[in-house]
Amino acid sequence: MSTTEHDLITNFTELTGHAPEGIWSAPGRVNLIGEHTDYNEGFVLPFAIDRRTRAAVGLRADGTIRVTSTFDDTSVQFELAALDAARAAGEITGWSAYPLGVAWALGQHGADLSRVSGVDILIDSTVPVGAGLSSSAAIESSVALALNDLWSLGFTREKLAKVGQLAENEVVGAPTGIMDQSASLLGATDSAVFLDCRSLDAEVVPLGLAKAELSILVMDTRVSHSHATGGYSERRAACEAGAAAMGASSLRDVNVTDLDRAKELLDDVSYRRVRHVVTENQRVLDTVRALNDEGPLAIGALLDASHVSMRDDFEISIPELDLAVETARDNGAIGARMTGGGFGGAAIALVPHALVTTVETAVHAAFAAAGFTAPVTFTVTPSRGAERTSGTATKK
Ligand code: GAF
Repeated sequence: MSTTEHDLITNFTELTGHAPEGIWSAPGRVNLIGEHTDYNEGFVLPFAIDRRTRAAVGLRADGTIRVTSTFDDTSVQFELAALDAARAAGEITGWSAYPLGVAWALGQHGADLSRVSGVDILIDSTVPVGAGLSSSAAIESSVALALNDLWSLGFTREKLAKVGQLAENEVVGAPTGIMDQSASLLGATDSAVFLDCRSLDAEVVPLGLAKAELSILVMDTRVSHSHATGGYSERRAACEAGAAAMGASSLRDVNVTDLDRAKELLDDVSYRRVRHVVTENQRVLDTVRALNDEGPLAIGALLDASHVSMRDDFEISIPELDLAVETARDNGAIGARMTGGGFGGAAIALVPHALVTTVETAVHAAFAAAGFTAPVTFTVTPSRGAERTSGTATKK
């Protein structure tokens, strides 16, 4: 459930007896293209969306961190100085692992958790959970920005993205890459973030959707997924094994021109995993070039090819995602693909404004006819990254 900023401040004040120092807000993300390339040191092109997590944060007189959310009645608290031991003992679980993990990870990056002030954190979110829109990165980025400000750490946004990733890898237990936190922290209005996941160089790429009268439609299959279990880590391991077999430190160093050699060296499944990553990196580069030279109407075929690659080579799609993509294409979308880690979650379609309702209606009808759970469809707008929305100005 989402609340207004005023309600969030009121809730926080009722909970703690004092007003928060401020509210920090961070978006979820849609990945336009570049899937499972981030942990292979490749290229990604996500954008921040207009669904956000807000964290109301206040300082405490002691050294305790207490986290509460509007979607869960319970509060969880630890001594900041004891977070490392709690993590090692596996005591940090559930959704609180995201904000508590961020505090722990700030400590790993140099914050002295035995000296900083304790904090109360109340979290509210409009990013759907389990839909592949990175509700997790939205929590991590809002809390990271808040603690960076309140503890006067002076960390850059790039460093805060690494903090969020470390929290997710080591406290939540999901072996994810750097893409989602980067999108949430570096996103800009009407733009995508072109990130080189090896150098971490980021460039804001204007999308020009409004001028081209295009919308991005999210089709949430409502098949929930988790990156802490199963398929995601298997795919990551397959990529690492494929790179090693090719004599490369990562698949970033394998090019499209190396694929014939890959076919000779690898078994069929490993070859297809490698081919997805190698061709997806190229598709990201081609998409950036097409956006810059021709605009968003030119990227449809790249989105479609990306979906086919994830469906057939990387095998991370599911029938619901395939149906959403095919139905959107059949009803006027310029291009469509699943987005995020896969095995559930959402697909996106690039749709002329005038056809959004037609595509939505067709997708709902197709899901009903197939006997699938009704999807949730909505458009998203590429939006600004994390920011302080209440309290004094954000320190840079
Ligand atoms: C998830 C992960 F969190 C990202 O790091 C990325 O690997 C993505 O899946 C797949 O592209 O969102």
